[in-house]
Amino acid sequence: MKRIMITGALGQIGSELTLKLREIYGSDNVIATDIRKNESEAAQSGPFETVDVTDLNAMVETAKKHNVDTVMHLAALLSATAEAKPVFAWNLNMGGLMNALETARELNAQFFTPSSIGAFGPTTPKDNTPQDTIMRPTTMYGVNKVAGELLSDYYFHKFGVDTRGLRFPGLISYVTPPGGGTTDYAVEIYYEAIKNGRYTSYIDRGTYMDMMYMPDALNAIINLMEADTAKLVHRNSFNVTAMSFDPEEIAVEISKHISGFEMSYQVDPVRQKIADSWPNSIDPTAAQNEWGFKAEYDLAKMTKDMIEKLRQQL
Ligand code: VAH
Repeated sequence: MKRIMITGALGQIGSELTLKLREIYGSDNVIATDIRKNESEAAQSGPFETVDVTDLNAMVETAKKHNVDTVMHLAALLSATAEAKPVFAWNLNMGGLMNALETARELNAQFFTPSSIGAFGPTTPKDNTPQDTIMRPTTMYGVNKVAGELLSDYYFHKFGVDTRGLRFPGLISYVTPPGGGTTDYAVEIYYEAIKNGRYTSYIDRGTYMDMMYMPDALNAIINLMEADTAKLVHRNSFNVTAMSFDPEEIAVEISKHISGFEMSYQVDPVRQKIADSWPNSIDPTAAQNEWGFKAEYDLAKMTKDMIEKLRQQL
């Protein structure tokens, strides 16, 4: 039976991944950790430990205490926050990752950490971006993600740690809103549409980015981690995506459910610059071929579900 430690368990991915893994592997086998506890279901529904990922000893001791065989490292700053505090972002994102990899090495544990479409840069082919291509990101977040992919591959080749990763697109969810990302407009728009019937986008019309609904992201993590290691040609990290849209297209889809919805624009130059450096769409063929990646939600299906769930919640 898997015994999984998750860092950043109370963040956008972690708060839902923790619950999903507890359903599958049993609550007591999923140890949620984060820098501080809160009242969320992820923190309350099973083992929780307060862990600062920049403290190697704390991470190793917690992993040993719970006898984990899998480390899922999610604690990190997202793109916009990292761009505002680049030195802090390097220390947290890279220091935390190194500590998580060292913990996995010491416990001979399987390892997962997310990369991102943010690992690509302005010289990367923008449409149907290949799995193996030029990666010269111009953001601190992107530098962290490319370095993180290389470091995770190094731990596989040098120490035999079973490291695996996914280059996630923008993730959309109704449980825990993301903090400090560039793609967050695609989450905020749903909340604002329901609460106020309008949204002012900080990303300009015509800016296409890959996106994915959280249920598909969670299934991708679980399916990758369960995949037969002999079939993996790549490891860190696989392109995965479900859809690519611009703010106009998501606004049109929302208008089908909320009549009179009004979209306006007040572009944030910092986040627009980040978004412009990323691909318009990436190619998930390697993930499909090597471990059967498949997304269930497109923009229409996601929008219907998001609005239904948020109407109940708000
Ligand atoms: C961000 N949501 O915007 C994250 C993600 C692809 C974007 O990495 O920073």
